[in-house]
Amino acid sequence: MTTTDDAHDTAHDEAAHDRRRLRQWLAGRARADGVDRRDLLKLLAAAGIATGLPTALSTPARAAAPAAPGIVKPLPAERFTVRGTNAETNFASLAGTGHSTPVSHFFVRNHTTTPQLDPMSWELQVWGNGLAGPGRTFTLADLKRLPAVTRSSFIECAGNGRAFYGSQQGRGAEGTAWTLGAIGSARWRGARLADVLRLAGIRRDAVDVLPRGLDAEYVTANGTNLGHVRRPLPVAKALDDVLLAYEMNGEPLPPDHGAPVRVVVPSWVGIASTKWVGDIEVSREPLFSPWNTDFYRLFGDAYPAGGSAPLTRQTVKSAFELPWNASLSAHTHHRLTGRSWSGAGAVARVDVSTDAGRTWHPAQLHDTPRRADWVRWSARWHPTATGPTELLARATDTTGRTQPATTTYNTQGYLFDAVVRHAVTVV
Ligand SMILES: Nc1nc2c(c(=O)[nH]1)N[C@H]1C(S)=C(S)[C@@H](COP(=O)(O)O)O[C@H]1N2
Ligand SMILES: [Mo]
Repeated sequence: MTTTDDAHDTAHDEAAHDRRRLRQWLAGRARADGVDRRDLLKLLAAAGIATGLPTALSTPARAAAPAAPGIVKPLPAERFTVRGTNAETNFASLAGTGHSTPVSHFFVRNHTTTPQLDPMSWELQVWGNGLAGPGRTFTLADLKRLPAVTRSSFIECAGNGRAFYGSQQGRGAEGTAWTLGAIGSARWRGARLADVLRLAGIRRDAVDVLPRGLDAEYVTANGTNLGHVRRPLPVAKALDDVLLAYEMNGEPLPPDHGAPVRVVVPSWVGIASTKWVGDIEVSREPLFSPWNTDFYRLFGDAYPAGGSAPLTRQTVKSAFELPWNASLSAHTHHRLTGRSWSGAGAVARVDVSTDAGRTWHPAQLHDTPRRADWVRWSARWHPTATGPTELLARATDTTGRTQPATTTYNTQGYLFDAVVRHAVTVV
């Protein structure tokens, strides 16, 4: 099965899927552990579905304060900016590192702390009423016996660029204040999720799969225990191009990135790519978790009360491999470098402005543009006037999507795609 290249059709299918699954919930045929009933009622109202008698749902348990930050790999200050339990890649440190982000530079987004799991005793349980039989358990050796697929793909947090809602558009959003470094691209190697689901006996009427992480349960700042990180994935995507990856850039997956096995969902928001996956529920009823209801939808004035449909594909972005407020000498030839990416299609072109957006020139692309991946690019600049100015880069993908001047606000600051005005000073 392949997905359509037309992102609009796909978005339409996904919205229809969401409405269908909300109706199933209303009929008492969905499970929503850890999701507040009020939130589902808001979603139903937003989808224009009349509410009948609500189904009983579990109330989130109260638990202890969040765990302390716990990232295993070194986080030198020239490569990373630590933000709570997370580490953002400093884009300037990617200059000259090649197409794939080395593990030593790859951003980490942890809800809690990196668990250290034993690959020898690790098992993946595939279970649920969307399977014809009792389900199946896979060891790492079992996965490695399946045909291996290698693909280069980025993983990008839905909140990447969030800081610019405040700094560039004057309206800050709640959440980790990432600049543009909550993305990395790696060569992932692993088994196809589709192969695993078929071996486990997936039924034709299964609608959702729910991979769950083995990291600690996530407790919000106000003390609500949301349980293990888990986000439902429609079966259509699960059977398309999703990997169960056990290697990253030719090495065993490192602890911070999900060892021994993580889900890799190309083109989609990073939350879909479950790290430290321990089990996958396959369901004939739609599934909900806090990560496809309260989080990872767009909320705000421009959106329905229950938020948008759950986020799927990433948007279009570009970043310069330069520090913020970099100093560049006047009357010198500079080679500006950067990267652009899109979740909808391959990057078709990148335009750069070195005069704060008055004139634009095409950048030279240094990678073959591919879906779900980024391209490196460069542009020449010979500044003459000294003083502060802004560098802009704007990517356009093969579906015709391009970066706008501003992004419509959403309260949680997801999917910032506007052209970033990168401040520099010519000296
Ligand atoms: N089990 C688990 N999976 C997870 C997360 C997590 O905290 N726990 N974070 C998610 C989010 S929000 C993102 S953006 C990506 C980040 O992947 P990385 O840390 O390898 O860069 O992992 C996703 N998968
Ligand atoms: Mo994320």
